[in-house]
Amino acid sequence: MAHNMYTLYWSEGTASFAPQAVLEEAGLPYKLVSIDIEASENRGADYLKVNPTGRVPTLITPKGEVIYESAAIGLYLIDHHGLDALAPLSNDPLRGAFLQSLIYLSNTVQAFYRTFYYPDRFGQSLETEAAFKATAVENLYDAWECVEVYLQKNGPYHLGDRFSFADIYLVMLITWFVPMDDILKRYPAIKMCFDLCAARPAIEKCMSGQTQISVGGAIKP
Ligand SMILES: N[C@@H](CCC(=O)N[C@@H](CS)C(=O)NCC(=O)O)C(=O)O
Repeated sequence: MAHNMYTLYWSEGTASFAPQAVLEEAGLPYKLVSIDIEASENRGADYLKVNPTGRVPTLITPKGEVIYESAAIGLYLIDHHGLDALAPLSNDPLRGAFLQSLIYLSNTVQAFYRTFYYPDRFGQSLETEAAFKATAVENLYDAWECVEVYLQKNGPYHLGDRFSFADIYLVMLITWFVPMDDILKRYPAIKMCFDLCAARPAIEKCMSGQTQISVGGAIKP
């Protein structure tokens, strides 16, 4: 592995999208290691040694540090490389608004998706699982409604005219909605933010899978 290269444990359509988009936007050298969640590779002993939560993504820095949680990885990269094109840095007056939007997306909106995608981890019977899933959908609509109201007031991006990692996070979470178009049809300000971001070459590249240079299977931090 090249000494200046990041390694991102990645899986298509998952939370690895956000850190990958930061790496792409910043032009940082990285390689992807594909983790097959369908085949439970994320629960295998090798991956658990790297990330004991058994979730994707995980970043290994060129110095060998291990960082997981997609929002944390993005913030780490932004801070470490001073990427002020992707976020207001610590002394910027917009820092608070940026953190608020990012944490709302990662802590509230994203959490409802986990209930939606993994209802078996919440309910103990098929009926309660279905109820958890249905409630997750309602919660997702409510949460996206809050984002819509915020963007109508402050948009087109979370920070007005300034694109940031919070918008990358929005794109990722929108793509997880089933059906995605439903959110885009319902919420015009979210659609505007999504469309502006999706037109960025780095994001388009991550969405279209053009970066799939994955090294499958071999988990070597
Ligand atoms: N909060 C975590 C969530 C990561 C997450 O939920 N990853 C999913 C894929 S999107 C995963 O690894 N699922 C497999 C599992 O939980 O077993 C993050 O943002 O990194």
